[in-house]
Amino acid sequence: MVRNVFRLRGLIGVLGLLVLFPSPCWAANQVPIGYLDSADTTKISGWTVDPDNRSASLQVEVLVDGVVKTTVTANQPRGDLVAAGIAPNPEHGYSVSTAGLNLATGSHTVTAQAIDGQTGERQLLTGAKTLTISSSNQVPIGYLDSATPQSISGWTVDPDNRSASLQVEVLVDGVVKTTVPANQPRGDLVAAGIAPNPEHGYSVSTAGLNLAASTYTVTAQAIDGQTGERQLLTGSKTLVVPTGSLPTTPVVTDDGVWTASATTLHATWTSSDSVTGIVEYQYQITRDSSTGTVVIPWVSTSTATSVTRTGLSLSHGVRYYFGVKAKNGAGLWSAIGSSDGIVVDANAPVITGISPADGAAFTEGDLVTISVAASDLDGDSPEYQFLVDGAVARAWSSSATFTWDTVGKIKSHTVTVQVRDGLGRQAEAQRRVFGYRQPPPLPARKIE
Ligand SMILES: [Ca+2]
Ligand SMILES: [Ca+2]
Ligand SMILES: [Ca+2]
Ligand SMILES: [Ca+2]
Repeated sequence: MVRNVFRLRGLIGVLGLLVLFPSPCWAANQVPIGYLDSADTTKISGWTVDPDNRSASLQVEVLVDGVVKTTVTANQPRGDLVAAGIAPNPEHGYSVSTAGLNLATGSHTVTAQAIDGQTGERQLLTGAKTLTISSSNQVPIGYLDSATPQSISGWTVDPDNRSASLQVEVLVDGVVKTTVPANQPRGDLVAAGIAPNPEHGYSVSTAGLNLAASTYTVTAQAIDGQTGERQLLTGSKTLVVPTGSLPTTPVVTDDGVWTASATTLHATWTSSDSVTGIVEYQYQITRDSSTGTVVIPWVSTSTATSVTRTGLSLSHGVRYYFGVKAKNGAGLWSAIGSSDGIVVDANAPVITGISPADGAAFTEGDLVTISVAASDLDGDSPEYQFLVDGAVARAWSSSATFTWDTVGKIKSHTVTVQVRDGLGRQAEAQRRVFGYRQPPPLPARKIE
């Protein structure tokens, strides 16, 4: 009896609370409807609609193995929903790039849940999917899009890591001509769901390949991001470099063998195009060789045929080269012409002493030792050469002394000493010396 009284009081209490605080769920919210249509290694997609507001685009969470991986707006066109009378407008589709989820290899369960437009509650959409990420390496995909006398271009992506920029080798008639990174923007790949980021395009200047006028087959191969193997990209191209239609290869002249400046380089050049004329030149500066490390990348000079490039940081003893290419009125670039190089050498060697002294005399037939002392502020190793009366008597060597055999040398002679520092700078000095005949032997004395 006592127990029944307590039960009755409890029931009255609950009913009283329901009267005082009617639950908002009595407003009869309807949860979103929709589907996870498909999930493969490229994309995950489906649709959702909230029956309380069938024109609104809901938020959708995509889950992999029960964990929310990303949230997207279901606002992509799905005309079929309008046709089926499910929604008045088509903006209810959703799509997620699988690559962007960076899933581990193996099998995964993919689900999607819509966020209710009124209450924010999550509603699982119909259709869980199983998605398998292959554990074996996948080779790069991509294309050689075009090959013209100006440029060769395309794109590549490694399905194992779709955000990475791969290296691409461009081949002409089957021979690798250059290797470039495929890191130029290709927004179309993102739009197509092929990669999460656009840095997958490659482009090579045909001018840089120095192709003679002829017909070539161009191909490209990507280097796999995991294994390094080469994968031929789709689309072999025929490249025609027309005869006589390119500007002549520029003839480039620098300021000689050496320069004392560590900040400025100068060059001039000539090129011509008898058909359409030259509309632009570009130059670059490299060090050590015409194909060495690029110090200044390509710069346009418009139609100027010389450049004085200031503000450089040049190194003593290093040789620098100008490369120049010309563009004609048809937009075609010439091959690259190069200067023969110029070395930075701040100081010429200085001769500090010569023996014998100017005006010295010797006796004809003596062995006369000629020696020279020199220095170079740059610390360059000097070499020496000796001339007598303008003719080389001892060619360049690292020895600073020369032994002159004076047999037959009488009267006045000019001895020239030359010193060079190995980088092209040179100094010389001269001495006049005099040879006297051996006195005749004294006549034998008559003994009387
Ligand atoms: Ca709702
Ligand atoms: Ca791969
Ligand atoms: Ca030169
Ligand atoms: Ca020097």
